[in-house]
Amino acid sequence: MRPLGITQGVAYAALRGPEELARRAGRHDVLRLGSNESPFGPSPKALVAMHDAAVLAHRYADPSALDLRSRIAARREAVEGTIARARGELLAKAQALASRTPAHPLALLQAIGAALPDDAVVVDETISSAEGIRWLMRSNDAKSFFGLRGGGIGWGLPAAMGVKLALPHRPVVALIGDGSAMYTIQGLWTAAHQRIPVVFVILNNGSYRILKQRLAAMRGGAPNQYVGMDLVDPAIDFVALAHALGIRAERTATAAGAAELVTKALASGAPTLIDVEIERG
Ligand SMILES: Cc1ncc(C[n+]2csc(CCOP(=O)(O)OP(=O)(O)O)c2C)c(N)n1
Ligand SMILES: [Mg+2]
Repeated sequence: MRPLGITQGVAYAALRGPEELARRAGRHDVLRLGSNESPFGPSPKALVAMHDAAVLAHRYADPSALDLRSRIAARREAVEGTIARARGELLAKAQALASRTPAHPLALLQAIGAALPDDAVVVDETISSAEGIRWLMRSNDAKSFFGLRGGGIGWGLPAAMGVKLALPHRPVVALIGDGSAMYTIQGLWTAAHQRIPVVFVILNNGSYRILKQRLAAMRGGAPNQYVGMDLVDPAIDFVALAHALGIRAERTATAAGAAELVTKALASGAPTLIDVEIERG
């Protein structure tokens, strides 16, 4: 028996098992090779090789239809095209919102994403302001972006410090909703005490905006009032809070201002909070 390579046609038949392969190919000398590294996923666990794969070619009217490699390449090209178009539209939308005051969250993410160095790590707890974040932050490697998997808020502020301790040579920027930040704000003291130079950006819309959005969606329109969802009267003074807990802090209401402050804070090497007033929405 003369083992040859595996063709895509064989791969298709192999997915249905060696018997099907033998039947389709009209041959009985199918060799089954055990492997845990199947390119077809966990099942089947065997690679199947046969010694005259070419026999498959004339059984299909259009053998190129079985050419997985070129089909995957074509699909990849199409998907990349779609992504490039969508990314372009998102950037155009963000740029059109760039001069809003208070800052529009999309413009804010775009400005910060553009200002961050290549090796920056982003910790995302932006909640209702997350639109486009995966595309606006560079995210060049697996450790460049951390986000909430469950729904328990308050994770971002301490998680960012954990990330910084784990990746001490990379700049770490945490993007955190004002409501989420309040769950674990005391962590700022830890950042000061342990000198953990994370840059905490607070997306301050003075509310639990996502809860308002969900309530409105559930009711099929905005209700007359939102109970317990506004963080006002008094407004939370994040700059004063940060100072009280021993870290530097600044305030801005524009996307460009926030990007500048982030750059400055990263260069300072000190833990810093940047309170950004964003649209209430
Ligand atoms: C521990 C915990 N408590 C309460 C909630 C309910 N909850 C989900 S999002 C949210 C508000 C988030 O507010 P903020 O961080 O300001 O983001 P925004 O909605 O304004 O974008 C709350 C209270 C939760 N998910 N987890
Ligand atoms: Mg909020």
